[in-house]
Amino acid sequence: MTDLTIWTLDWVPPGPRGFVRDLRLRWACREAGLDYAVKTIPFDGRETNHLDRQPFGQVPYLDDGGLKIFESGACLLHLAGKSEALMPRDAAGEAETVEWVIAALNSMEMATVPWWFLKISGVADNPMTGWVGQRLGHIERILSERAWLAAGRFTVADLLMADVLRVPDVRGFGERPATEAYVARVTGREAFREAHAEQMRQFEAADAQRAGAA
Ligand SMILES: N[C@@H](CCC(=O)N[C@@H](CS)C(=O)NCC(=O)O)C(=O)O
Repeated sequence: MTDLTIWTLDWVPPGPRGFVRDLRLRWACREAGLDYAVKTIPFDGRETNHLDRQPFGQVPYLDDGGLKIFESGACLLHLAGKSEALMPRDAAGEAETVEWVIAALNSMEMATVPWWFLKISGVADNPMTGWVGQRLGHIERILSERAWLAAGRFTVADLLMADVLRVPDVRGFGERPATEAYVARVTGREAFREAHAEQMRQFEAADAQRAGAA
């Protein structure tokens, strides 16, 4: 029995499997040794069937006993409050971790997601490429100088930055060896591999259920 419940979709098509952001929460719980349950909402009707829990109709969101949280970054910071494995307890280490969590979301992902969306939409000469390239260049410089983003050790900030950067298209142009090594190192962690496999198994099992229901 656990108080932590991670909410996600009951099924997604093959494309996003392994990238649905509930994985960030599963991964963090595993890094921290926190037990969790996973519950799902139907993929069909997802735009409106959980607006009471996630005002933009997205996943993931988290229950912790009576506490309800949405936004993967907010959920990760909540989990980090439960375990030093995710965030150091000294003021400087905590501040560095939080700043890099926000940077992963608000300086990196806020550029990479629209860039990626324009790319898969088939827009010729993606107008965001220069901007994203600049951001990736800065991360490459930083990662060539240090192994971890914050506090000289793995933190939830690395979990999040690596999750943003591991989208293959995002690193599909330019040579950034330090970033490649970083993504390989962080996603090589056992907790990531287990969380990833767990998400893949869930959606594969849902394939069988949907086939049976058809
Ligand atoms: N900022 C949100 C983004 C969540 C998000 O994009 N979730 C995707 C799945 S990974 C989703 O629900 N997409 C459906 C949609 O945006 O309508 C977070 O980090 O929690």
